[in-house]
Amino acid sequence: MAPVTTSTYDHLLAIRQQRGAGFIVLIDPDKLPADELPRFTLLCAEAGVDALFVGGSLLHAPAFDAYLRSLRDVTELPLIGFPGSLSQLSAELNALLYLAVISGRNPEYLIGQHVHAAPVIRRLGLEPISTGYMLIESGRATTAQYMSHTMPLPRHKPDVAAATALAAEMMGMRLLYADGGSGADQTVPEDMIAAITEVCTTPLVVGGGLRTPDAIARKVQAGASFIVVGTAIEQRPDLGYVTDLAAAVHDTADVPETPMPSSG
Ligand code: 1GP
Repeated sequence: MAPVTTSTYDHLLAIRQQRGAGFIVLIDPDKLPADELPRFTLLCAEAGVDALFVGGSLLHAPAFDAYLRSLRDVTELPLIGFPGSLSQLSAELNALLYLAVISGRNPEYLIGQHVHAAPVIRRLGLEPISTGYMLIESGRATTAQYMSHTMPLPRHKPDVAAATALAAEMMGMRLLYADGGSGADQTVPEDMIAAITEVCTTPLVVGGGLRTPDAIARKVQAGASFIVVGTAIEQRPDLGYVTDLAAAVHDTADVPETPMPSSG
């Protein structure tokens, strides 16, 4: 029988349907050397990680394709690009977050880079997942804010975040991502997550500065469909710790009895 092929986006929706929420680990090639990938990905698989985001705001690491091939060789987890720049497009990815920085007003990150990327994405045969990306104020300025020349969304304005997310949903974006930025001092507030998920059916990804099972559980209870952790696991790649973080996602989430709505 021919293998059943589904898109990576459908795979993400299936994870949300079956587990209630998904746990995604962010790999920044600048911070995780290729020779550590076998041990790191084995740890992720054993801990119950659902998918990997790959990318970074800077990406000094040379040979992105070769890095991804090394990753592909050692894991069956979906590899989803989380690009900080046009240099992070590769046919080795399963899919790519096609990010519009909707919290900001920099046209380069709303449409400019996308025009450059679109023909390359088509040529590479990559699956783009249109994503309404919101940088949320999180204490000190993050690399993503600085590099994107955008102001983050004020953290005490859940209504502005909800209206921004709803606009993205109405434009047809298939994921929403509320991000405090890598290594954020403060995580995305729960009242903001709740305000977004009250008005949007599009799955919401939440990340930035998450370090404990309790913090993760609170984001899932507030309505996050996917949790992303990068820095904390880079600093502590320990099986027990990562298993606890994954369990906080999967054990907290309510598994829906009926198919979950999605604009996708
Ligand atoms: C950053 O949301 C991701 O864009 C993950 O953040 O590295 O702080 O976990 P951390």
